[in-house]
Amino acid sequence: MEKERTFVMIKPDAVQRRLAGEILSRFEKKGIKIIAMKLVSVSKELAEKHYEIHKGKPFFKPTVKYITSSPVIAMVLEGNNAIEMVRGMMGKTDPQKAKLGTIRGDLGQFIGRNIVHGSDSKETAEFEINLWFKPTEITKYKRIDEQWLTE
Ligand code: IDP
Ligand code: MG
Repeated sequence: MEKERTFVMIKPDAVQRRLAGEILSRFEKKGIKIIAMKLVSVSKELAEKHYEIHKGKPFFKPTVKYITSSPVIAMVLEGNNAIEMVRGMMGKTDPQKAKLGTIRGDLGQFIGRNIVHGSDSKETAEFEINLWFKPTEITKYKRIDEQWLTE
């Protein structure tokens, strides 16, 4: 099992709906380590870079508008197999299709306001972490429960 880093964003609707604590709490309870976190008013430029692989698709412009509409909480999370683990905890892109028990399935209602983002691969995680954070913003510390989260 590989220790991985992933980029996660609590989207504007979740911050506005005061769901940030609930979402963070799920990651904390799972044992995932927060190694960087900030509240960001996202510029159009940053949003367009973040979603550049979707450029040209019908939902590209509305998604950029959504992400820049109000602050987001950006973070880097670390854990065993963190990329896939976080994607599983988030559920499918469309909250209507996401299973109950997942963040999107429990807290969201439709695809245009789907609460949360998580990197989908190692390459994407590296790109997104570098896009959102300077190396000096990523902390290095030992958490007291780490010995219980590996064999
Ligand atoms: P993901 O966030 O689960 O990785 P992607 O397909 O990469 O899903 O899409 C990126 C984001 O674009 C979604 O999280 C959502 O905010 C938005 N989006 C994707 N498809 C649609 C759509 O059909 N309608 C509206 N927004 C969409
Ligand atoms: Mg994606």
